[in-house]
Amino acid sequence: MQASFPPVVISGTGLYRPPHVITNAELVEAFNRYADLQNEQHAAEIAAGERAALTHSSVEFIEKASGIKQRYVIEKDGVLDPTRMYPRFTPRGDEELSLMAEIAVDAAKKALTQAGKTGADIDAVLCSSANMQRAYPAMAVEIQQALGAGGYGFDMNVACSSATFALEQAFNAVRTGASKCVLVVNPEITSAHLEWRDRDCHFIFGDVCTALIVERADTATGPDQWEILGTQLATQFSSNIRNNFGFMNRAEDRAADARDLTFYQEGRKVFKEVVPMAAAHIETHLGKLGLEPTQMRRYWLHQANQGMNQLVIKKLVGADAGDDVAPLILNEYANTASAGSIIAFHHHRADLKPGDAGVICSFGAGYSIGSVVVRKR
Ligand code: CO8
Repeated sequence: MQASFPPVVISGTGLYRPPHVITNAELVEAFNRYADLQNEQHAAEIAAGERAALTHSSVEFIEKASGIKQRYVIEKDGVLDPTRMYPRFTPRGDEELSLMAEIAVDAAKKALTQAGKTGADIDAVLCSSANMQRAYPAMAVEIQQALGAGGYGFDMNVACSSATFALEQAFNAVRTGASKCVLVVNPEITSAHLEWRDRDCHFIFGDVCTALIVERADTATGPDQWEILGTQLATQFSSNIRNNFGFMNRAEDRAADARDLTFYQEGRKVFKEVVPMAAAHIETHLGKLGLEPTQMRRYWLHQANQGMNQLVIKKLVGADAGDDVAPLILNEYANTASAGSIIAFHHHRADLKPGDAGVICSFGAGYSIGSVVVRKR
């Protein structure tokens, strides 16, 4: 006999948006200055055919290939300094709140306010993002303490699918009665692990943090509640999106700036392979719930590439993705790893009516795909 569970809702979302914007024009100008400096510095090797000259980036390419127009970052000057090309963060003492926890607490407080809850109502914190500031203690435990939450916290990483994978853990914890009210936070400081010196990917990412409150419908008092109808997660190994940074690097005598210790990918392969996987994943998931893709009022999709999202929607509903069906936020935020689909959900749900349903879906490194079907109460 199948167990019956009480309804579980997302009762609040919160967003931390960093203070600095980098436009494509600023980004390309800095990259091109970096490329020129490198080419000057290595002119003899380039002339001898021992080294390839770096080629300029272009705003037109970035906008056409991805749809990204700008990104938010926590620190801008270091990224745009052609002699540096990565952000400059001041180290903090062990007694100070870490940067990841700081932005997570900001987003979490906004989500709590929306849900009409306080930190003390939370009994589980899942800090879930594509990279972690440190190995331990878990950022989730630091966030738990900063919010005055009880229960437990742990960190988890499934790259761009971290938020949806955490939502399934939260959903299960609440519906089985293990937890009463779960905070999922996704602090994505992508600027620290993006390779700003590689024109193939320097435009892709931005910083942000999202937060979600998950609780039983009978404890929810907030004005905007979204019942979770079901979740479905899938992974399939691929090295097409990779970052080899890790605790073994020192023992391997690796140079700290080796290219594979920041984000790298085979973007075109990812595009081709993930689009059909994501569309089939959503269709199967909806089928299990007795729903059709065309019955979904909205798709809050992972925000990596405009063309990718249009193709996923075309496969699902047989039409080009208008902003109303699948809103885009990547033009403003760029790819924010696991936070992208949650930002779309945060900004683009107020117009839906009770009974309207939609799908939050992420896809990315792993490969990993996570879908969460929700209905407005
Ligand atoms: N300016 C001008 N020209 C360029 C540039 C540039 N900046 N970059 C590349 N080119 C050139 C290339 O060299 C190539 O030239 P040629 O044809 O002569 O070889 C040409 O433009 C075409 O290049 P591509 O084939 O690479 O271009 P695409 O049309 O495939 O577009 C994209 C590249 C935009 C990257 C596209 O492939 C894409 O979006 N793919 C999907 C990628 C994706 O979804 N990745 C998911 C990553 S997110 C994730 O899983 C989380 C990871 C963890 C977060 C990490 C945070 C740092």
